[in-house]
Amino acid sequence: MRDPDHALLVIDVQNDFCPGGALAVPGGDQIVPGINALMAEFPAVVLTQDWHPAGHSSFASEHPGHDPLSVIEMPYGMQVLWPDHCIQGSPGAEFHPDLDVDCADLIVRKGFRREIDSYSAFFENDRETPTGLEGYLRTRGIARLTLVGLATDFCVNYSAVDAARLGFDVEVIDGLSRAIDANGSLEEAREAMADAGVVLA
Ligand code: VGL
Ligand code: ZN
Repeated sequence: MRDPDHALLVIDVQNDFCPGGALAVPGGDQIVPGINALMAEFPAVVLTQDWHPAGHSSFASEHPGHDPLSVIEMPYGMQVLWPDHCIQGSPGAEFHPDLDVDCADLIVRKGFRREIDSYSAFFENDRETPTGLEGYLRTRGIARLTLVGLATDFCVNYSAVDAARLGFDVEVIDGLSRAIDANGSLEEAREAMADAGVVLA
């Protein structure tokens, strides 16, 4: 068992991010057995779940003339547009069926406000509206975080960078994460994480 101040954060291991899903991340399902094994080692386990209402503003379908993976300017900054995915209550929003969700102490849902996306487990994409996760972790005495999940270059990256900025000791396990890698996003994410002091294991 890891030290009592060390939590595992499992990011968005949901059907829509796995092969066959609406926003499939290559090899997204391959990381499930390794994550299950790791969860058993941690005294604190938090899962996140991308959880969008139908018609979410991050969906390309809401922006006529814009294709998925194109970028638009939103009031809170630049936003990549995605295929419709992880719609609240839909099968695509469910966790991968083999993920051992019973190991989780907390499930954080994010991206549930139509007008703003939320990649990070800590802040929405304005980088200032909190999800509440920081308070949960601090009140449990957590100082160290290990992150795994989907996708390395978006939700894992944003969560890891925010956690490091908040002062947590942060590690991302590359082998238990998978990337979308659109338009150089993986390389950019690796740099952002390194700059923030995140350790890539
Ligand atoms: C994610 C794009 C849109 C992720 C979520 O989990 O990385 N990416 N929504
Ligand atoms: Zn999303």
